[in-house]
Amino acid sequence: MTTQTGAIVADDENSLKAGERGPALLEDSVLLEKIQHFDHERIPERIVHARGFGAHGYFELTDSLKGISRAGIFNEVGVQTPVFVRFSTVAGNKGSTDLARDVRGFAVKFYTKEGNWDLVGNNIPVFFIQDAIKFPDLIHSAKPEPDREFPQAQTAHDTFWDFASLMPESTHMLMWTMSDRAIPRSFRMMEGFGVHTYRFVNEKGAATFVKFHWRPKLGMQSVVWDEALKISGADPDFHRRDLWNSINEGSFPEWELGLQLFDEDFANKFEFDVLDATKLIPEEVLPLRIVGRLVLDRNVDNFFAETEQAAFCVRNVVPGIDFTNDPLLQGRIFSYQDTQLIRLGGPNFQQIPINAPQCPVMHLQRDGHMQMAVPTGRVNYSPSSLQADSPRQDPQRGLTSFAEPLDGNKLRIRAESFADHFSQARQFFYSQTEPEQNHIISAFIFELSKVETKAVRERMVGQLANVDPEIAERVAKGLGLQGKIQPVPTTVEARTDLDPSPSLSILAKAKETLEGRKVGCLLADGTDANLIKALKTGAEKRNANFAVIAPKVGGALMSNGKLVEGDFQLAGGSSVLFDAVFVALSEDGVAMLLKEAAAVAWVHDAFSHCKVIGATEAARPLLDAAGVISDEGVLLGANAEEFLSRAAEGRVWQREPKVRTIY
Ligand code: HDE
Repeated sequence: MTTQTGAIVADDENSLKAGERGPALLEDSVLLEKIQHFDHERIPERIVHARGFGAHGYFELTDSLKGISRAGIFNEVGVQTPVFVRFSTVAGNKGSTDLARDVRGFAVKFYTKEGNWDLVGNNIPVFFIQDAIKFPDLIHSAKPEPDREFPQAQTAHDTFWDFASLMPESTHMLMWTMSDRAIPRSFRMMEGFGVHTYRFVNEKGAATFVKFHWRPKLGMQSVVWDEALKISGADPDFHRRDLWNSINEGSFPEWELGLQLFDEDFANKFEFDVLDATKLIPEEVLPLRIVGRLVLDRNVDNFFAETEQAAFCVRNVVPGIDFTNDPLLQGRIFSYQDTQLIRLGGPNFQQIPINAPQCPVMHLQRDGHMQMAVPTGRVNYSPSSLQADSPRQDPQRGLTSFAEPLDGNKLRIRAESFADHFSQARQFFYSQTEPEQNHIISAFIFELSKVETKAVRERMVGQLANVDPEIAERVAKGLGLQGKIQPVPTTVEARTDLDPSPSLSILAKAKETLEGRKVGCLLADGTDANLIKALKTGAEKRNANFAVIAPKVGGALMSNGKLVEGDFQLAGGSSVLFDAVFVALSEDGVAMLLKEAAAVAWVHDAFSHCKVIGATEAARPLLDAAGVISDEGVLLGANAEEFLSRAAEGRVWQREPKVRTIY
């Protein structure tokens, strides 16, 4: 062990004192350095997306875009480009829970041979606002209220809904954030989107519009709201632990990159504007072209050095990728670099290893805080003639913007083409399956029930009436709102002729698989050893994770006298942590666990969260005590195969109306 300046440390346990029991001495350089560094360990957290988790991996091109984009990363099929990806929630502090109802960030840094390209996206394809000038207001309203500094990591409070109800343009996004997309089961089971329309530019300078989509190989999956609330207590690190573990176990999360490519003529056919980030182009209208895959195969070595210091900047593009005039995107091009300046302490943060490009970097920018490079020579200006190897511009290979013809008056104005705020909100709702629609209604009811100001509640319901009267009525009913709903006056009414887009639903395209999921098995002394063996082998054959929950973490003695160790002790292994559960108890085991509230709650939660429950016949009294009503997802006396096959089909949504009121 040495000091920062390399002197060997002789004693790291005791400070230097004047006498055995005397005061510490100011000359103790070892103590001073250690405490001082510790005092400065933290940097400001991100103003939004503070809580996040990242991993390394690669992007591999599977379909060349030659002729569409001149970016090298999109030209050479089979080539792998290193990436760093950071997932995040938006509103909460760095130490908040993973399971907040929130948008998830999906930021990808591609270390291409032509420089870094940062595709800083979300898991939802649209956004709350149309113009960057409203972003500080949106975030202020969602963050803890400024006088009281609560609530943390949630939009369920007055200021958010006050703002939202006065911003009709946020309505489409609200449908998404109240949907199950905002409570994903895992980062590995989320879609990702670039949100804005970007441009590809080819060798000839011709442009094509592009929208970016990430498709998870494991399929999408979400949890239910009550489950999310409980996971926040049982394991606030649920998502980061899940990603960390799966990468460590060698099951590498994977996404396909899909593109929606189109030209000006195609864009002009829509009634909405493709520059409006509150709108999307349904895949049924413009299918995705799959061009590559993203694989995350390496956890970070150090969270702070890599994930915390990662600086994603929307303005980091490479030749062949260009911006559009989306007014939200335009503001973002400024914001990211700007916020990094204070967060990372100066203009040289691109030199931090996680941010440094993996290609040659040559420029004439010099000095500044924390300059790590040592530029040589006399020339730090251009044009210059004194140094032959001084960096020179390259009009052929360099960044060139699409030569978009522009002419117009300087105006502070919102284009007419941005005026329809409700049609796609309605289309989104009616593209969902019935259980998903029910969840959206419940989410609005939950959130608005936390709003203390009645007028705000009513105004939001009035805004929903613009989307569809039935949606507003259902929410009003759940809130117990008295009187007639007053729609908020609007200039453009929701279109009712848009075709539903099943690709917007999670359940309509859910995969029937247990891959990457977790099966939890409750056992105790006397459990049938063969059953446990069959469940474990069956789950693992399906690439699922199998976990044992026992009264004691040391384990339980099976019917054959052998010990099976617990992965969790009952109180620490709540059923909310698993996708499907098996209650593998003998008569003795049941007698013991009937006295444990945690065991009753374990089964009750699994049932009310619509999970598939397998159980031994002997376990019946515990199921009864937990209020389990028999249905197709309750497999009493089932063998391992029967249980696992049904579990792979997903949750038992038909059960939902039996466990809570659907408004
Ligand atoms: Fe961001 N956003 N954002 N955002 N955003 C930041 O940059 C901002 C928006 C997104 O893992 C900040 O480094 C403005 C849309 C992600 O490090 C900040 C506007 C989308 C991350 C910022 C938006 C995003 C951020 C805070 C409206 C989806 C986390 C810390 C004009 C396409 C990146 C930072 C990471 C982070 C500004 C809207 C995604 C303040 C001004 C739309 C995933 O610069």
